[in-house]
Amino acid sequence: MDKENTDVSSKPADVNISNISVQVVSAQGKLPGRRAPRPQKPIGKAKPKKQPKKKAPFWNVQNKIIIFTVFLFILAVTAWTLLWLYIRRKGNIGGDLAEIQLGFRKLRKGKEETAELGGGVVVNLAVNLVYTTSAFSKFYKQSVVADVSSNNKGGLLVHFWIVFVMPHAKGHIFCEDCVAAILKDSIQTSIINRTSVGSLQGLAVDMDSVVLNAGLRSDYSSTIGADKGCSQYFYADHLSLRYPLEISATSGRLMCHFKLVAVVGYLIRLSIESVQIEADNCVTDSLTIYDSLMPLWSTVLYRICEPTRTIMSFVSTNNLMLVAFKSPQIRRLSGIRAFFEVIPEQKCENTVFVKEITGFEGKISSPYYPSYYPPKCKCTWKFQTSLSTLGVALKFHNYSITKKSVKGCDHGWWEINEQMYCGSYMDHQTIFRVPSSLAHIQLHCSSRLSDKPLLVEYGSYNISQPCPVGSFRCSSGLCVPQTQRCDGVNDCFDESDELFCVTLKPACNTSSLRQHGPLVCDGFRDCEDGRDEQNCTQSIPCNNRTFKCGNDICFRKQNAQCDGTVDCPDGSDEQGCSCSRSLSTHHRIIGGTDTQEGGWPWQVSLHFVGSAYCGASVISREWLLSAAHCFHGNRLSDPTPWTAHLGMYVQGNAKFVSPVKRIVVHEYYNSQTFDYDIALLQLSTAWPETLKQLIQPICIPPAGQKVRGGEKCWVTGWGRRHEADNKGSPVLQQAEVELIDQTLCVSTYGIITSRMLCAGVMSGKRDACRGDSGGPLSCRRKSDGKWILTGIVSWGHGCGRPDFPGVYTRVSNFVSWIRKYVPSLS
Ligand code: 4AZ
Repeated sequence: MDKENTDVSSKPADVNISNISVQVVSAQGKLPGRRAPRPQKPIGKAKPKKQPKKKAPFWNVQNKIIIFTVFLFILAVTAWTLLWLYIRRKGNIGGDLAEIQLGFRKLRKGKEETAELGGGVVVNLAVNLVYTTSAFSKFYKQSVVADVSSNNKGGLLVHFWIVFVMPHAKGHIFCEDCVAAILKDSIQTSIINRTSVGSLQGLAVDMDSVVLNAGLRSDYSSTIGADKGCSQYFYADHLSLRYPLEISATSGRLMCHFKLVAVVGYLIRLSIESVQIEADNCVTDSLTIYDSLMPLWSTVLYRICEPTRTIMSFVSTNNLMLVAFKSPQIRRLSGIRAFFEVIPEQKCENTVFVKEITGFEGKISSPYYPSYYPPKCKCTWKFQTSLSTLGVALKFHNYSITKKSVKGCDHGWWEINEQMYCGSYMDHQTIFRVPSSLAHIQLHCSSRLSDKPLLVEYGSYNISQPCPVGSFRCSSGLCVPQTQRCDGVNDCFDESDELFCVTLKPACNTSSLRQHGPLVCDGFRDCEDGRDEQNCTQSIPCNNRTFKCGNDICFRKQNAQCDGTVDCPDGSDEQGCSCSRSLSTHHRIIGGTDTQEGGWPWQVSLHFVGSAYCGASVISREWLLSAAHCFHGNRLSDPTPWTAHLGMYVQGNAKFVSPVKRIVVHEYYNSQTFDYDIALLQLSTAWPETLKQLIQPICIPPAGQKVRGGEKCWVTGWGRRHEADNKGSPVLQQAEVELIDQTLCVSTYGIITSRMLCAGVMSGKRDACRGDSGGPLSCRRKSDGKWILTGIVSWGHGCGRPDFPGVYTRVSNFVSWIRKYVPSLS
C-alpha cells in the first residue's frame, strides 16, 4: 500500500483522481456494477478506514516524476480460447448476441480515501473513450470496475471488465489481441524518459502491467456481484492468524470467488486441506488459484481438477489472491476446506560454507518450502567447500537435473557455474556433483504455474573419488556397495546397478525351497527370495503340472490362475482375469502389415479435433492407457477435443466412439526425456457389453514383471508406414518386433531409463512411427495365452532405422499407478 500523497496535476482528469488515498478496498458498492464485499465474520478484519497521509512527488512536465502509476491489466486471448468461446456461445447463448468479457487493472498512487472510487471512475471513462472511438465500437458495451486495490509496488490496481457484445451469427472475427492493441496504442509513452510509464487520457500507466485475457461470462457475473453465488471478500492483516476458507454443498451448484487481500507489503499463503469435486480435468469442476483479484488465466498459480485430501499450499507474488471454486452440477459432496495466512516475502539468497567432512550436512529448499513455489522466483546459493579437493554434492529429493537442451525447461532451470540444466520431478533421489570447491547455483522458476516444493541436501565429496572405495556409482549419482550390483535388486532406484551384468547365479540369500535343485535358471524358484530365477536370459517353459508366474517363476500348481487364491509371489496368477485371453493367434503371427479386422480388439485410435493423432489400449470398460506425450501442452491436455475410437479397423469406421472425459498424465512425465511417458484416459461413456466380441481389454502385466531380450511381441497402429510419409495408414497395421536387452538399448541410445524398454529388429525393418504413439506393444503370455500390454509406443530415433529400435513405456513399472485410478483392475 502506498501511503504517499501526490500533488494535483493541472490536467482535468488528474484533478478528478488526484485526491486518491490508497485503500485496499472501499466503496465497492458505489462503483458501476461493482459488488460490495460481504462483511466477514471471523475472517480478516474491517478494512482500515483511513491511511496515514504522506507526501509524494506528483506527475508534472518539469520534474518528470510520476505522480501516480497506473497498471492496466489486459489479457491476451489465444486462438484456442477464442474457439472455445465461440463454441460455448453457440451452446449457451440463444439469439444473436454473445458477450466477451475482458479485464484490466490499473494502479496508481493517490492520497484520499476516495482514491479507488475516483481512480475506477476515471479509468472507466478513459477506457470508454478508447473503445467507443475504436474499430470495435459497435461491439463495445461497457467497462466495469470489479476491484481497486493497492499492491506491493506501491500503486493502485484497478481491475476491470470490458464487455463486448458480438452478433456471432455474422461470423465476425473478434480478435482479443486487437482489443489489447487498441488499448496499448492509446497509451502514450514517453520516448525521452524511456520508462515503462505511459499516459492514458492523462493517467500515468505502467505499461509493463498491461495484461488482457478473455473471461467467462460466469466469472464476470460472480466477480462483479451480478451472480448471487458464494463469492466473498476477505481482508487479512494479522500475521499469525489462520483465516479459514470453507464451503460445501451436496446438491445444486457452487460457483464461488474468494478474493483474498493481505496488508500491503505481505503475501498470501493458501493451504488446501481437502477438495471435493468431480474429476474431469477442470472441464466442469475446478479450484483455481489466481495471483490477482481477477480470474485472468495469465495469473493462474495453480488449478486443482480432481478431489484431493493431500495438504498443499500456494503463495502469491503480491498481496492479492483469488480462489475460484466451480462445481456447477453437484451430485455428491462438493466443496473445499482451506485456510490462508499473511506471510512476509522471503529472500532467496544464501552463502553456504560446506565443512570438511564428506557427506550431506544441510538442506536448501525452494522458496516458501514446503509450499509450492511461485512461478516468478529466482534463488541464488553460493557454496564453498573448505578444500580445493572437495566438490559440492547436491542430493535432490524426487527431482533430477540434466543438461539443458535447445528446448525450454518445464520445471525450473538451473544455472550451476555457468552451465544450464533443466529440472524434472521423479520418484527417487538423485545426486548432482559440482567438481569444484566453489559452486554458484541459481534456480529460476520456469513453470507457468506454481510448482512442487523442492528439497535438496548438500555436502562435500572427494572430487577424485566421488563414490567411496568398494561402491558403485549409479546413473542417478547415488553410490551403492559393489556387492549390491547385479543382484537383481534395484538399489540405485534407476536400475543402473542392474545393467551391463553378466548372468550371475548367486546363492540363496534366504532359505532354499528345493532341497537338491541346482540354483540355475531352470524355471523353478529354488530360493525363497527367488534370486535363482532373476536375470535369466532364456525363457524357460513351465511343465504341464506347473503354472508360470509373471516373473517367469513356475509355481507348482497347475490351476493356479484365476482361482481366487494368490499363489505367485507377484500375484500374477490372479491378475487380469477379465482381460483378453484370445487364443486365435494365426492371423497375428503371419507376416504382412495389414491386420485382420478384429485382430487387436484393445487397439484404440485417439482423434484430436476430428483427426487421428495417437493410439491407446482398452484396459477396462471405461479406461484407456496411452502415452503422456500425446497430451502435452495446453490444448492437448484438455479432454474436450478428444474422441476415442474403439473396435476400429479402417480409420473412421469405429464400432464405438466416445468423447474423453478425463486425461490423467503421469505427474513425473518429462517432456525432455520422455521419461514416465504414460497417461490414462477415462471415456465419457463406457463401451457396451454387446460389443465385447469386437472390443476387449488387454491385460496389464504384473507389477515389476521382467521381460527378456528376444521375446517376440507386436506393435500396432494407424501411424506412418515410412518415416518420410506425411500421413498415416488407413488400415490398422501390425509388425512383429523383438524385445531388446536393456543393456544393449542403453548402449545404443544412452538415456534409457528403467521406465522404458526397447523393441524392434536390428535390421530396422519393423518398427512404430509417428501416429502410433500411445498404442500398444502387445506380448502374448505363453503360459495362458493372454495378451499383455508390455509397452506403450513412446519414441525412437526416426522410424525403422537399422540399430535404432523403438522405445516404449515399460508398463510393468506403472501397475500401482494404474490401479490408483482404475481400482476395478485389481
Ligand atoms: C512418433 O513420433 C514416433 N520408431 C513414435 C515411435 C517411434 C518414432 C517416432 C519409434 O510418434
